[in-house]
Amino acid sequence: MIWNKEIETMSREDMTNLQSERLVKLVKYVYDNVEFYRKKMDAVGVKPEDIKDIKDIVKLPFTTKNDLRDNYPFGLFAVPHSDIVRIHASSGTTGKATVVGYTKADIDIWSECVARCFSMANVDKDDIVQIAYGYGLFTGGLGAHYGVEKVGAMVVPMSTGNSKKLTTMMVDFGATAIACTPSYLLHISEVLRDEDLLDKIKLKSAICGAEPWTEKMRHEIETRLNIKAHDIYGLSEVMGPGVACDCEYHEGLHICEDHFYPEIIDSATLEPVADGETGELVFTTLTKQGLPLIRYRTKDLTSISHDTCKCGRTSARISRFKGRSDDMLIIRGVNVFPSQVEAALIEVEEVTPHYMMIVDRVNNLDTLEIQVEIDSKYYTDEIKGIEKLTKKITHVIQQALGLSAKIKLVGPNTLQRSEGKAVHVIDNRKLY
Ligand code: DLL
Repeated sequence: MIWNKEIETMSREDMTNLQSERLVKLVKYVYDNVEFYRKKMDAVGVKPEDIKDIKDIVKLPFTTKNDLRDNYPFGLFAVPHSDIVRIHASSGTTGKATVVGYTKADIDIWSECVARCFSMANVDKDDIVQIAYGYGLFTGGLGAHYGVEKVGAMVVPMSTGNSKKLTTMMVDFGATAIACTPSYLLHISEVLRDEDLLDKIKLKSAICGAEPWTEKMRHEIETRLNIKAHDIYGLSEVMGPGVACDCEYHEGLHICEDHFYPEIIDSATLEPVADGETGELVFTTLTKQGLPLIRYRTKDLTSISHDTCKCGRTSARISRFKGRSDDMLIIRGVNVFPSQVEAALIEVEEVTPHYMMIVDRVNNLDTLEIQVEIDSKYYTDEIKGIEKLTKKITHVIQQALGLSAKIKLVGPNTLQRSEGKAVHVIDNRKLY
């Protein structure tokens, strides 16, 4: 079902006009309300009057996660705190989180976008939807929740962390759809199998995202559970889940491009690349009030198509993600930057900055081991007080990443040194 036919099947010309109109307003809005943008535009000599239509967007400077970090926590908000009704946060590149804020109108638009996405997965008011993304500062749980309520379906706000309860309720409530990360759903399918519940479920669709996954994983999920699985994309800075989703044809994810204007650029030259070519996805939020973003570099690598889809939607589509242009990892749905580990280890006197993160997937759940080199001052023939120190570092890492990791302490000069850029990650999962 197409949730918003007028917008989702709008002609390219009308969409471009709408985007132009919104961009012109947005640029004036941020220039007047956010010092950061005013300074940035002044620095390159661009005034709001210079932006006359969407093609002029290339005149505007990019925004990055570091800009959000430098203006932590609320520096890029365009409205006073009294107009913000919700805050979410995601991992920053080092110690501090990236904080995002929404006005009431932002939340309404977010729900509208999520409703479009769930409709692509054929969810309607008769459905019972288990939401097993984390609730809280992460955008997944509440973001999906409000959108599903907008659709009018029955929401079961499971959050994450209790698979047995989830599978029991799936059967007892007759859940027809589930929203969670794809790796978690594979895990759930195993729990259902082990509990002998597979033939008792009424599930027909899944809306999976928040982490990279492959077509192979989609087929695996669909076959094991006899359902249709859809790919939903989004990021906190831009909004949360619901920026794009794939329809029943799975030929790319339809972007809600009346709200999020996409560009694909070459990460090195920052120049636009042609449709079909891989590059970095950049978004401008055309309607957001709380935290409007101009040309935000997502660091996600994909390609774009503007052809009309077989489903009838005319919205631009991005292909399944092909990687990232930075070193961010997503482990059990949590965004992790190696620089966060580094920043945390600096606080521990007994260790050096030499560490290696080893990421794997065991029984469809991600595992993280961090090998850390001990400082020679604290090492003779053995690591003294190894148990206590391991415990201390485990705690420090858990606090820094919001994720538990197995810590393995190793002697001085054990980890391989690299002649070029230091290598801190071995990722054994095949995600792209
Ligand atoms: O992960 C929002 C979300 C929640 C999306 C639930 C979908 C479902 P962040 O925590 O800010 O927000 O992480 C955003 O996750 O830049 C991508 O690298 C990655 N990501 C999100 N969805 C997908 C997907 C949420 N479908 C970062 N495929 C993004 C691949 C994805 N990567």
